[in-house]
Amino acid sequence: MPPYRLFWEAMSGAMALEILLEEMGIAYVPVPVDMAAGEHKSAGYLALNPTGQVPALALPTGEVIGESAAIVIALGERHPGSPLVPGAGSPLRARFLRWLVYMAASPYMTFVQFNHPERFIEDEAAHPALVENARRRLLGQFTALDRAISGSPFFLESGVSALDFYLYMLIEFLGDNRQAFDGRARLASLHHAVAAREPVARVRARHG
Ligand SMILES: N[C@@H](CCC(=O)N[C@@H](CS)C(=O)NCC(=O)O)C(=O)O
Repeated sequence: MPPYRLFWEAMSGAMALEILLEEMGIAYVPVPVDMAAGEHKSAGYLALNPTGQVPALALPTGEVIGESAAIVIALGERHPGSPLVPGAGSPLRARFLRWLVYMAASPYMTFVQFNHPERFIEDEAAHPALVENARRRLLGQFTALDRAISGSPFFLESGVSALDFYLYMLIEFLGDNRQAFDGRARLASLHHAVAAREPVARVRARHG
């Protein structure tokens, strides 16, 4: 069976998946996609992933799937029994899915506005206001996540899971821990505990 191939860009949503693959002990090959050069919109990449987005994961079967949350769920189903992705029979499953989808649908997408205001409005004069609005919304989304943390130091009371890796990544996207942690003590201790894990430090170093 060929290993998984993870279509990858530094400081993209690939980070959480890379951490998950490493923590689950699953063999994979990172495939860098040069987004600055527009490789994600090339005919070759679009044939693999019609949305032209990174991350994407090629399964050992050759099928390519996109969407970071879907990839986490698919990995859990293909490698059942890992506590990192609570399975269908777990009492934590519904909560796990709810917050995983929230992270991918809300803060991850707010980061697009934060980092790329030009995708939302062409008028450059409006960009600073759009970025500031995204920053405020991100902090509100981090507050919601801080309130939702039910474990200590990890998101779920059962211990470390893919939610922790995803949330760690979002905090790294913001880059300014002081802003993220101010008034959000649970978020700070979760980040601290995830950052201390050896596979996480190894993956984080690759993202520069
Ligand atoms: N909903 C997608 C979002 C992925 C996404 O926005 N990726 C960014 C890179 S971090 C991207 O590919 N942007 C280029 C584009 O959307 O055209 C997911 O969760 O995987």
